[in-house]
Amino acid sequence: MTDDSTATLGIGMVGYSFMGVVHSHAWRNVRSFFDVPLVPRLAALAGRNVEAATAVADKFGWEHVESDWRALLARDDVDLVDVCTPGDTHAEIAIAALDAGKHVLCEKPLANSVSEAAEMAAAAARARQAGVRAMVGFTYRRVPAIVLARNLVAEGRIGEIRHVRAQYLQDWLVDRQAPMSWRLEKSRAGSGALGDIGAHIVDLTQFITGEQITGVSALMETFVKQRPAAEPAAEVKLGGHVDAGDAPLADVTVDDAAVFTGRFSGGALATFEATRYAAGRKNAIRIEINGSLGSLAFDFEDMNVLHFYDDSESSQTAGFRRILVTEPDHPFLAAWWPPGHLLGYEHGFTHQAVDLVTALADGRGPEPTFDDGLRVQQVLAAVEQSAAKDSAWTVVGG
Ligand code: SOE
Repeated sequence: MTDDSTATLGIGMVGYSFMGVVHSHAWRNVRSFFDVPLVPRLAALAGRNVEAATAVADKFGWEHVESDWRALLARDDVDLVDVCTPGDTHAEIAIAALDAGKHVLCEKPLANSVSEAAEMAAAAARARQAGVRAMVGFTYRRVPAIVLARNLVAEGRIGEIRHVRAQYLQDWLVDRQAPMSWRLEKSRAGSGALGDIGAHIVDLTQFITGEQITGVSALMETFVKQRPAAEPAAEVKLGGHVDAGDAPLADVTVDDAAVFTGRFSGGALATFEATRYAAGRKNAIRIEINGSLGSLAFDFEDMNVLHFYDDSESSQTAGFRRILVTEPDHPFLAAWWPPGHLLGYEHGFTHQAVDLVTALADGRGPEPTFDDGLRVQQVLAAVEQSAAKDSAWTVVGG
């Protein structure tokens, strides 16, 4: 058990919206469930809207509020800076924090461009020399069923990988009167569905397979090109509805959906789809991997389950097995509830905090690294380049 003499890790978080709230929850609760070797202390929260930042700080127990992230970086009680802001600020904040000797956890996607991501990876490499660490928050890597899938692949249980099928489906923009937000502005978010949710399936499929995506061919579309200009009151709630005529229209400058095919380094063929227009699919991350010895299938909307098909079983009884990933010997589960008492979205963030804090205490580099974030960014850029070129596009009957 962690006692009061355990060393602390002062957390300084920048941002207080959806990601800020879920990270706050993780930092606050991690110690209650895991024997972490460093106790996270919620030292300070920075946000330009001090009133809104203070409301979140009060709810979660942040000790101080700063209106400027630079002031947060200057604080002696901050050892790690957690960047939960829109993508256009990631590079500046993360690089300044690393240069100031603070560890960094940065939300995904790492940056809005490959060049920014490369600068961040270079800053992380410099910082590493001084024992300062950086990690990018591809949190779904910490869903127990995803870790189990990776372990099964690594153990060779599905053999050589032939197909990777990955979708990230949401529906919060189906309503054309859902308002604009920073996630729909290229200057702030970098890209739309591609970077926000496509980045997750790029990272997850590379994580599970242990392979890299080597090339892509893509299509992207913006279905609704203008939306009511109102910013939703609380970003925690994606989407919303503004009555027609109540607000001026603003241009949507990102993709609403991206589909692409790809190849993995081991030779597998892959298909990817990221959209915010899949009516009825709220947060469906669907991944299916077919190998020479079997298959794995996962859907985040049933996130405590992994489906496993073992082709070596007798054809009389073979079939997809539904594994309920809630046993104490499943990844992270020993710390939680009895078998069958399910985990949710927020647990991945708690697991991320455990792994990060443990790696820092052990003097190891936490993963995913900024180099991993850069590689994802390169895939996203290749998707955008391919979609813009249209060179592989062949008109039917043309
Ligand atoms: C919005 O699409 C979003 O909040 C993403 O930004 C997150 O990364 C994902 O976890 C849930 O959906």
